[in-house]
Amino acid sequence: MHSIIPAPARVDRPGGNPVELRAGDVVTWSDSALEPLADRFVRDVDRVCGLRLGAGPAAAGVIDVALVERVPEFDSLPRTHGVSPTGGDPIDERYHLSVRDGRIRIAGTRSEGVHRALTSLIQLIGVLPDGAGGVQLTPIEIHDAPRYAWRGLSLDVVRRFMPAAEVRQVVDQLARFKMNVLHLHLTDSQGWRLEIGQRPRLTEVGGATAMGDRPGGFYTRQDYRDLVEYAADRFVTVVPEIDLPGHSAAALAAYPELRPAGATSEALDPAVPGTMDFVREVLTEVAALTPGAYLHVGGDEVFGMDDDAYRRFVTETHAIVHELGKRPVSWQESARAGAASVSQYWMDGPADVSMLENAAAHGIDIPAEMLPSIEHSLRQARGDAALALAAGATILLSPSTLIYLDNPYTEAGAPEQEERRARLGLPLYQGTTVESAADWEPLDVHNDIDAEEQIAGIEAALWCETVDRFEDAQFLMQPRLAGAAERAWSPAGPFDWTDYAARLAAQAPLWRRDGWDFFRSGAVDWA
Ligand code: TNX
Repeated sequence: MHSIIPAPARVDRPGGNPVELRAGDVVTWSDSALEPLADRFVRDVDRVCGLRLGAGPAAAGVIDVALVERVPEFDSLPRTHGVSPTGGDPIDERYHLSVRDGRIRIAGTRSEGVHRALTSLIQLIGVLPDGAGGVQLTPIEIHDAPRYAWRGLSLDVVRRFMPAAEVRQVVDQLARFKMNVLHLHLTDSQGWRLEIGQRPRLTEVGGATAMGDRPGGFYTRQDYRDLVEYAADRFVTVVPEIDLPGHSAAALAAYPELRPAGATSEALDPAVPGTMDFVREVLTEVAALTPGAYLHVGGDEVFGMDDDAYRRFVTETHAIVHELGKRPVSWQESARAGAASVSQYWMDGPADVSMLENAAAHGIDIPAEMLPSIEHSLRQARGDAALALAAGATILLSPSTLIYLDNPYTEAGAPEQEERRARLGLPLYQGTTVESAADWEPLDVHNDIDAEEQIAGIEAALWCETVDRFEDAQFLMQPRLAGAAERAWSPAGPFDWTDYAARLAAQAPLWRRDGWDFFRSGAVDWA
């Protein structure tokens, strides 16, 4: 038993005496490129358990971190599939962590691997009782590699604006669970969250609103650059989403000249003069602000738009992204336009009118004139994966029945949290449990997705219609974000709930010290 989530690919128990860490012990590094990693590790250890370590270049500290050419045991680790959010093939995140014979040694071929190893060590240390006076670690030997190269969270910062300080806490959680993508859903009908120099009204108007009477807010270009940098320091790549052509009421309110005549829809229309110039201007700025390889251009839920107009819009928008030197990601519906690149699959629920009946039963009012086009879209959903693959895309898995974190929790939790459990999450979903978020097999999600080569990676999503405060978002995210991370990183194989629940329980002290308000599921015996 150990306390690491996601479970490493290979764990051995060498036996021998525990390794002691005391205040003043030093983390030493082989290469100055590792200095910032060692420094941050020292700060993190202090934060999670009060133990004050030092860091420096001298050899033979108690904790030694090194970049190496090769680790022979890596050859027998499963290979990493999917696409790297920084562009191209997966980068080498493999690491070796050895806790034995009085020392801790860490090796990777790149900083990424060393960083993942230090993250595992934080989880081993963080579960121990208060460490100010020193901690004792049981000997362990880990060789690890991720299953997928893209392990992310899509975060809705529109329905409820999330100030940068909160987003940084989300990045910390992603890094803790070895996730490497923060997909920021920056625009939607209820608001626009990123300052665009050429189009100031987007945030003058759209930055002032959110869902209902919640306060608005937006990121200045400098806020955004700072966030991207904060994330990059933790090996998390920001993938910005400008949701087009649907979900665009905020953009249309800011620039009413783009509104299609007489339309009730909230979608941009490529036939309206100036629309594609608007798209180009916005995406040009977003591309310039974003060092990552990918831009997300939405494409979801464009109800009431003619199929040909949708196809034209998506094709032109993807072409713009390529011209800007980036790669497009878009929601699964854009496969209907033959769009390649990365297709984000989410509609794995009942793709029929039962979902709409469910909405009505929960008092969610869908205008009668919208029903035919919603049904039209739902009926096509099962075929989207095959279309995407035929166009040469890879699939980013975000199945809503499994890892949409705005599902209500269906198992009972701590009594004092039951009011929140009832209030949070969209009632039109069937709900998930802590177990169901972790116990699923990516290759079993959809009939047409049956080979690892077809999968780009895994992304959980948090939509914030029911989120009023940051604590609500924390509650919906954890512990299910940890489950998505386990699926994205750990090797395929049978799922052992007892083992997983014990590792999950061990996270509680770390969450408490983080000030992170997690759901205390009754199915877990929390530490
Ligand atoms: C569908 S998922 C949406 C979002 C909602 C979400 C609620 C997707 C691509 N679009 O606009 O917030 O359902 O879970």
